[in-house]
Amino acid sequence: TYWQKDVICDICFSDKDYENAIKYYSEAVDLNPSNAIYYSNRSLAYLRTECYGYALADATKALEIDKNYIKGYYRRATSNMALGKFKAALKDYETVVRVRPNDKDAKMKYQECNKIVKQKAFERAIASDEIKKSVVDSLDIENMTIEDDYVGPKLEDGTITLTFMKEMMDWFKDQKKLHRKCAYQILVQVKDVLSKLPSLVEITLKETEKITICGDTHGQYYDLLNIFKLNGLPSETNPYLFNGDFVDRGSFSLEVILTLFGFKLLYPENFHLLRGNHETDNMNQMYGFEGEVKAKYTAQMFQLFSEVFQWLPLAQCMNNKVLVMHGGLFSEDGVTLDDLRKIERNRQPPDSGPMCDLLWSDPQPQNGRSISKRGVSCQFGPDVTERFLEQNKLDFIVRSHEVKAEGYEVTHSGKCITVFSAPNYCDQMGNKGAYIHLRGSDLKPEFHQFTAVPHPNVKPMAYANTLMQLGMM
Ligand SMILES: *[C@@H]1O[C@H](CO)[C@@H](O)[C@H](O)[C@H]1NC(C)=O
Ligand SMILES: *[C@@H]1O[C@H](CO)[C@@H](O)[C@H](O)[C@H]1NC(C)=O
Ligand SMILES: [Mn+2]
Repeated sequence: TYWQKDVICDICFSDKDYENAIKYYSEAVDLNPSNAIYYSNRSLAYLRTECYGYALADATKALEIDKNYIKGYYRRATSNMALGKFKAALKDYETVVRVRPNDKDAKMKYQECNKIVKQKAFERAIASDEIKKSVVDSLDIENMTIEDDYVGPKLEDGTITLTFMKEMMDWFKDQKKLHRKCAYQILVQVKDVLSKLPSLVEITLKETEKITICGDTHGQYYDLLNIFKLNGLPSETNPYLFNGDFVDRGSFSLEVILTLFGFKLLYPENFHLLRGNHETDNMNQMYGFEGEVKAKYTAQMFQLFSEVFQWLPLAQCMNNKVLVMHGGLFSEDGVTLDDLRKIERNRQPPDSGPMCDLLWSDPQPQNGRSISKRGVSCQFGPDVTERFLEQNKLDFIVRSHEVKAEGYEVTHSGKCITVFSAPNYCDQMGNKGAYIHLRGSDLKPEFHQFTAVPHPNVKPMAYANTLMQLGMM
C-alpha cells in the first residue's frame, strides 16, 4: 500500500539511502501518477544524488499536478540553481514570495537568489567591456611580507621542495593556514606550468613503470593524506593522475588543491591533474570552494584559482591505449583524439560539445545515448564506447564523476571504468574510495579500495551557498 511505501521512504531518507528512496518513489509514482508529493519527494532524492536533470523534471511534474504546491517551487528552484540557471530559479522563488508574502524563509531565499542573478549580470557586463585582465598582473608577490609571527612553511627562493611539501601537509593537517604569499606563489607558478600543457596530455609508461589513477577527492583532505599513506607519497618513481573534482563539497578543498598543485610543481612530469566539472565558476559558487577561499583568504585569490582551473588539461592518454577523463564520452559519434588536442580549453565549459561532455557525461548500461540525469551533456551506452575505442584504436577509458559503493565500477564489458576516491562522500554516502594501478607492462587496471578516515569537526558544504544546504531545498 501507499502507507507502507511512505514508511519505507522515510526510512530511506533517514538512512541517507537515496538510491532506495528513488526506487520506492518510482514504484509509488507508477501506481499513483497523480500525487504531487511522490514526484516532489523523489525530486529531493535526485537533488541529493546530483541528478539535477531528473530533479528538475520531477519538480516540474509535481507543479503540473498541483500548481499550489509550494515545496515543488523550492525543489524546482534548487534544481535550476544547481544547473546554474539562476534566472529560472529566481522566477520560482518570486512565485513563492507572491503566494506567501509573510514567509520570512521564502523572502530570504528570494533575496539570496536575486543577489546571484545581479552579480552574474554585473560579471557579464564587465566581461564584454574589455578583455579580462589576469589577477597575476595586479599582484605584487615579491613585496608581500611574511610577518615574523608566522612559523609555517615557506618556499625557499620561491621554489617548492619536498621538505616544503611535507611541512605544508603537516601544517594543513593541524588546520593551520598557509601564508597567503606562499599560496599566491604556488598559484602563479602552477598557472604557468598548466598553461603550457596540451588539452590532451599524452604519456608513455615504460614496461617497469606504474601510475596511480585517483578519482574525485572533493575537499576530503584527510582522505587524500590517507591515499598517500597507503600508496606512498608522489615522486618521480611513484606517479599519480588525479582525475578532477578536487574541490567543492568537502570543507578542506583549499588544503586538497594546494597540496595537489604543490606536487604538480615538484614533479611536473610525473604528477598529473585533469579538470573536473567542479573546477568551474558555477559549481564553485554553489558548492563551497568560492566560499571557502573567501573565508580563508580573499575574493581575489578565488579569481586566480578560477584562472588556473581554466588551464587544467581535459584528458590524458597512456601508451596510446588508455584514455582518462573526468566525465566521459561524447554526445555525437566521430570525435577523435585529434579533436581533443584541438580544444581551446582556457574558458568556462560551454553548455554542449566535446569539452562539456568530457567534464559531464556518464555511462549507461543500455545501448545508445539518453538525456542526462544531471541535465548537462548526455549518457552513453556500451555501443558508443565500443565505436569510440575502435575509431581511436584505444583499449578502454577510465573516468570518475560518480560515487560508487565499492569506490570503482567496471562497465561496458570492461571498456569503461569508473574510479572515485572520496570515501564516505559528504560524510553520508557510506561508499568506499578506490584508486587504480596501471602498469606499462600490461596496462591492466588493478583496483585498490580504502575506507574513510576521521576528519576535524567541520562538516561538508560548510562554505556552500545557503540555498544548496540540506533543509533549504
Ligand atoms: C515526503 O517527504 C517528507 C519529508 O521531506 C516526509 O515527511 C513525507 O512523509 C514524504 N511523503 C511521502 C508521501 O513519502
Ligand atoms: C614594493 O613596493 C614599493 C612601495 O609601494 C615600491 O616602490 C617598489 O617598487 C615595490 N617593489 C617591487 C619589487 O615591486
Ligand atoms: Mn564530477
